[in-house]
Amino acid sequence: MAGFMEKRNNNALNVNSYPQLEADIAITTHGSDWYWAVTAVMTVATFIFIGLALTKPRQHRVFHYITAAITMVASIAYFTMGSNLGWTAINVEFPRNDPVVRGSDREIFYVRYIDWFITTPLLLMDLLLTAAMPWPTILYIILVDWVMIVTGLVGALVYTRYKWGYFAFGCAAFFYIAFVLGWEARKHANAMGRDIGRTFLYCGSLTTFLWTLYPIAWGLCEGGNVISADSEAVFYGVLDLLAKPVFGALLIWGHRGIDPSRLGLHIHDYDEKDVAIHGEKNGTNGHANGNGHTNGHTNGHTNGNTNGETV
Ligand code: RET
Repeated sequence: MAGFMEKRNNNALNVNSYPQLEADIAITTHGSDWYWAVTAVMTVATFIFIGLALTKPRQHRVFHYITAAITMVASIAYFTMGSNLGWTAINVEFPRNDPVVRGSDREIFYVRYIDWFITTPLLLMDLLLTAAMPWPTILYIILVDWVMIVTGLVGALVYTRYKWGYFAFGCAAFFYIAFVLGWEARKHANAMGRDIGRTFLYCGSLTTFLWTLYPIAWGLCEGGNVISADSEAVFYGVLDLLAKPVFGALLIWGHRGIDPSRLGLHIHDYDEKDVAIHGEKNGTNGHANGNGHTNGHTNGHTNGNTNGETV
């Protein structure tokens, strides 16, 4: 039995080890197992969000797709970390005596930041499109978000006290994002209607609260080397589970009664203005051109059009 169990054990740490790259402060099999568990949740969430999207007409899928992309990217990042990949060894600024953080090098998972670089702008799009913010504001917030993530990555890779300079830039960027979410976007969402205001309030508050905890985790892990690599896995993992699948479910649920056209999102379906598709269809029907024209003038919010005409 024991032999059988051993064969089934998680062997990622042995398979993906590099003699040239060793970190004294690194995840154990427990950390790897936890990363695998998060991978599984992110994968299941992705399929659920895509499945839910398919139950809606195309004009109503935008938030499902954005949210599914977020958990899809996260599942690959967690697959990487569970496999003991996507990290590099960095000298710690603060050597410690506590056995779980003792040593000169710590594993820094740079893949986390690649994930965040892709997913945090998508999370912000989910929120700011809900608040119907003007697109230049959305663009600018995303650029500031990138400043936050990239300074966090560079700070994590720097081994002198200069890392805190990068951390300070990242925090400044975060304060600006929190201000826009908590003030401008909240007011804007409220002006769009009660249900929109409420959905934004729930999802925006959850985000602002959770995002505040990320720099704290960074300070305890990449920055201060206070908690072990396994505890780091749990800390960031719990935050990511709440910030992605739980946030996503709440957002999609909040949007169940909100037509995207109310948010200024005028989305066309295939059967509306696409001349190529109409041309083909009408061609086979001989004189059925009138039909194509009437569809061409609707706004894409008429659900009746969506069935049976897809290609
Ligand atoms: C860093 C360090 C620099 C200062 C700040 C940070 C904030 C990171 C945040 C990350 C959010 C990630 C999410 C991921 C998954 O969905 C980069 C740690 C402020 C807020 C939400």
